[in-house]
Amino acid sequence: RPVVTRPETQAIDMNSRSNTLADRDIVPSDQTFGFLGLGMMGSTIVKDLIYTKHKVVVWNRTIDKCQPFVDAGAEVKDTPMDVVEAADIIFCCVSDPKGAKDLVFGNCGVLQLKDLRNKAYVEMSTIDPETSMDIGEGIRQCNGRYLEAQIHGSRQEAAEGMLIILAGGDRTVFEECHSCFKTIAKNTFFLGNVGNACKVNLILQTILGVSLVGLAEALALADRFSISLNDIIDIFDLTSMKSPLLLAKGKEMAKGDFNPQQPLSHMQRDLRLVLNMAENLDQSMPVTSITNEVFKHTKRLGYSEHDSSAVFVRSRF
Ligand code: NA7
Repeated sequence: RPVVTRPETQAIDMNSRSNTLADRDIVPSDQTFGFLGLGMMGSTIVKDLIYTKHKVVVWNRTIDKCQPFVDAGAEVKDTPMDVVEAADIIFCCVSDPKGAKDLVFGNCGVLQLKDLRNKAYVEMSTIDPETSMDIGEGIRQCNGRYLEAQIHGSRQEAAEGMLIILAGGDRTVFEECHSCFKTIAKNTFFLGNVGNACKVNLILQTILGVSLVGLAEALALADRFSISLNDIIDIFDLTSMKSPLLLAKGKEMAKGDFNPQQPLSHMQRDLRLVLNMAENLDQSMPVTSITNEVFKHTKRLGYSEHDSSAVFVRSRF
């Protein structure tokens, strides 16, 4: 069993920004945007929103992470409820469905405000359709508007402003978020009712998870034959199977460099959500089930915080 060290947490570089931003000609909305959750994704998004001159009010559970944003001009609040009070449109971007629900229904959460007239809530955390519907219902019962805006892409793609936004729910909110989405994403899709965007996002994650496990197993077999992984990747690059993502992940596997672009724990969370979703429909997903087991085992080996490509380590056993 290998000795596993935590991947280094990279501090957010407030001065870096994507080259694409300058070309996008962004006219910032005059609304005030709240932002709950300054993890790697949230930080990257907020940094660019501040750069494109959006008015931003932030909150994060670990308060220290707010300081660079205060220095850059954002206002910081003590609770999610305070952010809602101070903003017109509030984005949430936390780890999982439980965290997303806590921020809405919990102590000092969004719904403590009771009257959300003239407020809109935008859920960016990766969640399942049922959680999104519960959150949307809670917001609407308090007269607020709700949009699920699932972000598809890695941390690197976020840093490059190249995310894809998959949205569902209130179309007016989608339109009012235009300048924010234009800042952070290369494409946005409005997919109709609440729940649809979550489904599409999780379906895309299924393709990703299954592909990564296939890649890891194939490279592990090459390794057993002492075939150079770099040779395999070079040949793969010439085939019609190649994709930018699989090439990048293959190179990471060959180097053993698992710097978290898409953390393994997030990948496994997504597969778990997919399987729950399929379970409710009696939809058989044998390959996804096994893929989930592979990621779960890799987590147990200590690679939760590494990139999803660390699934290669488990395949080599
Ligand atoms: P990170 O970097 O792991 O950050 C997770 C964030 O979620 C971070 O701000 C956490 O606060 C916050 N968090 C997690 N659980 C909670 C609860 N229960 N309450 C409040 N805040 C919480 O993830 P990423 O930024 O890469 O990804 C975020 C989402 O974007 C995720 O759903 C991806 O799929 C898409 P902390 O700083 O630990 O106090």
